[in-house]
Amino acid sequence: MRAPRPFRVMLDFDTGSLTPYTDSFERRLSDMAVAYEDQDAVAGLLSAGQDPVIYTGYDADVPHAADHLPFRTTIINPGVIGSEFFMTKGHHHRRDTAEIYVGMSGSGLMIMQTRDGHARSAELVPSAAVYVPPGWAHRTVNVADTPLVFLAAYPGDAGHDYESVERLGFSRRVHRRDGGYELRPAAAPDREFRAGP
Ligand code: PAN
Ligand code: ZN
Repeated sequence: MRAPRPFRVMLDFDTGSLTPYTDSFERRLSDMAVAYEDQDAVAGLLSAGQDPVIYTGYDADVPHAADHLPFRTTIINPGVIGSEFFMTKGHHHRRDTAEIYVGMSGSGLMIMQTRDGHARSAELVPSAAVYVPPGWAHRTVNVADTPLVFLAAYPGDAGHDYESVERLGFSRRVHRRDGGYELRPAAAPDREFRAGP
């Protein structure tokens, strides 16, 4: 690996672009269909050939290795599936490590929970910094009708565990209600789509 040198990137707080970036990512509804509560709405959209981009992002050129601090922007588009707002897949870090989020534009909500059932939420807005302690799974939700843009930095050896969140879900869901949002307890864990009968 080349010896890393100090560098800087430019951030566009409105669009979330990070220049220069090394990788970008895009998640469509079909990449995270199981995450949404209203599976009839998911099936309706996908069978009609609609597969909206839920979020995109850009990664700075930082090694995913111990001692480094990778950082990335995420842009969650505005929208709902049924009445549930567009959101990230969410994950645990494989190694229980912390993360810092900084709001850049738009308005969102972070849903966080531990493996033993504690849950918290925090509004993510421009100038807010949200600290995710070690051991807390995290998902970000866009609760406005404009893109939600934020920066996140995490230890390079954190690793991302999406599978346990796909299997067990988050205990709270964020729905559109009266021009704002409502935090609801999840009816049941997300369906066990990997499990047999
Ligand atoms: C964030 C997330 C990013 C996309 O940078 O990776 O917002 O969300 P998902 O990874 O859940 O798809 C972060 O928490 N990194 O650790
Ligand atoms: Zn994370």
